[in-house]
Amino acid sequence: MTLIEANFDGIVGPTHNYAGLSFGNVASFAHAGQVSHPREAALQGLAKMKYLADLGLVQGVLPPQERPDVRALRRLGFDGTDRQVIERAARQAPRLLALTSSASSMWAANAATVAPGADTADGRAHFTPASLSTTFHRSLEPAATGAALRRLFADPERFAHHDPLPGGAQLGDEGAANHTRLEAPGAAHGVHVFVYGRTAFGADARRPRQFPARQTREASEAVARLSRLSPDQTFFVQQNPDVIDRGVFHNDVIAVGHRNVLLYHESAFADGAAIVELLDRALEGTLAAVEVSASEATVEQVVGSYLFNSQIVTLPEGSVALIAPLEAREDAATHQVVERILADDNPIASVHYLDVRQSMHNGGGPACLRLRVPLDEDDLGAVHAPCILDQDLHARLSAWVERHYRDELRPEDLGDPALMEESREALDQLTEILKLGSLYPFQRI
Ligand code: SUG
Repeated sequence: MTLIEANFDGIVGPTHNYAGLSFGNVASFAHAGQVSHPREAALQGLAKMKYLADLGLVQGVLPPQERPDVRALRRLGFDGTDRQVIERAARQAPRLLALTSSASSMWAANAATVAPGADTADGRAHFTPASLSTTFHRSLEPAATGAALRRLFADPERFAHHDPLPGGAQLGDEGAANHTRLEAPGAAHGVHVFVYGRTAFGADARRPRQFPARQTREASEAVARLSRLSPDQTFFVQQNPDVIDRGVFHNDVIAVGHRNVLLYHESAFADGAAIVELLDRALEGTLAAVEVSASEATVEQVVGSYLFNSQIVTLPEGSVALIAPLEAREDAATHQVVERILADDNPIASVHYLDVRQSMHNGGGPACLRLRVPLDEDDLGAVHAPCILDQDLHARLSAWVERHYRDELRPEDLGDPALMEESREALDQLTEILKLGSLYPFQRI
């Protein structure tokens, strides 16, 4: 039985800004300090969701997190009223204010790892929120992510929720950005590929030298265990450490899989050819491996164009489409690669280029913005329905963004306590639109 691959995209939050917070993420550093456009960013995200819903795919939304994170600032020693906390942090430690103001939960591919009930020992879909412990700003996300996922996927008979992995960077887990579920046509179970950047407690023959490897093998193994996946369906694959040093901070910057299709750059994995062979065997010889060579497009080119951060989707009539960022059309080499892929004999039959530039400038392409949740019909019936996007919800969310979001944010605007108040007002309204009840800490005071 083939599952429905629903996409849940993170709504871009009202504090979307460019603070240069992610060492090793080329776009984040390149746009540090620039003026951001939160309203445009959120509308771009919603337009992408509507585009996929209009294609006939199941599209959901995930609420943004409360930012600035005043509670985190209090834990860092800033006190007084909430307004004073913001003002004091802005004066004494603007970097900490930027870290606690990031709208980074929009990148839902880092929200969690999901394993569908078809593949797990207890027949339930398992959710493990990513610990995101490598970067401070993202380490603030897992608790709220877990709470939102529990709200959306509430039925305990169908959905199992785990806590994020404990510990620091040694058990660093970045969620679905480093996990791919493949499936042979007609197969009853999927195959799970976990890609890690380094081993925490063992010795890797090779490791990145410049940039952090955020995902450890030990973390991937723990997530697979928690998800109750059987070892014979589960593969742990080392990412090529050299590409991490060239800006590939997650596997989804250099490879993307969907059902039996695996689109990847020849430099993606430490041991590329062997991995592809192994996965083909696991898929009983049905793997459609679409390799892009370095002579067609260099690692730098694909990091710039984000070709591999495309979504691969199966349309209702059965054909396979690539949902790519505009940048993949603008870069001549990447565009040629896409044309070549479409012309070649492989399942990918069409391409749709979408504009998510505001997110791209922080290193987040189409695939970063979504968490895939494979569901059967009954699971889908159990999902919190007000978070499933249709024309009406798209219109309501767009009007909500128009009403509450600022057109521009400059780095110094993060110190404006009115931004905190506006954001809370926006999120309060959002929980009504999405019928989520009191989801946010400020709503529970
Ligand atoms: O974790 N950028 C995010 C981008 C995440 C993209 N996700 C996937 N590849 N799945 C990150 O590096 C930058 C924020 C800033 O610099 O303001 C940031 O957090």
